[in-house]
Amino acid sequence: NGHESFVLWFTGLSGSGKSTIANKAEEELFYKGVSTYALDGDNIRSGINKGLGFTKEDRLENLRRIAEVSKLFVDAGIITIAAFVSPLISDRDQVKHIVGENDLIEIFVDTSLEECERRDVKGLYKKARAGEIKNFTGIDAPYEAPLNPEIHIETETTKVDEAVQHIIEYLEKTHRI
Ligand code: GGZ
Repeated sequence: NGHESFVLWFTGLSGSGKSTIANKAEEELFYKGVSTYALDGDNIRSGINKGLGFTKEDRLENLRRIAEVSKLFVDAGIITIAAFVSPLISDRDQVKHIVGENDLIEIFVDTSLEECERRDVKGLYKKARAGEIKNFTGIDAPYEAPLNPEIHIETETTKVDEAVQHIIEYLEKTHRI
């Protein structure tokens, strides 16, 4: 459609709602006739990144490869949607460096640890608290919130559909789509 492609990069805690918002945003873009591809833990950690865990080093390598794959999709003209915890500012800086700062829109899905732990959809926080999962983000591994995200979604005061509308309007307003 004549527009440059780019990556929508969602960062936030496990259970923050990244995938839910990312999936809905992808659906909206589909209805607008935009070609997209979504990368997430399900298609990445079980395939290209099988064998990588959650140490600081493994996360950095996980995110490096995801950034390289995202870049290939962007080169192919596809709007790429990536939803990963990506906990460290330095991790996300590496991603921006690989993809190219201008081709990446950072979206902070801001849900407090308390709320993520209260929801505990997959029961992972409970396991992390019990010491059954090590290096769990927010429990015994850090999460560094973006200082200046391009889009900031506070999920405790924003409905999913409103968040998605906000993203779509931002993309239209900035002539990305
Ligand atoms: C964080 C973990 C961990 C640990 C397993 N820390 O809610 P989920 O289940 O579906 O999302 C989390 C996902 C995080 O993988 P990412 O590739 O996004 O992480 S990173 O960007 O930091 O590389 C969670 C699950 O994997 N999970 N163990 N220790 N999340």
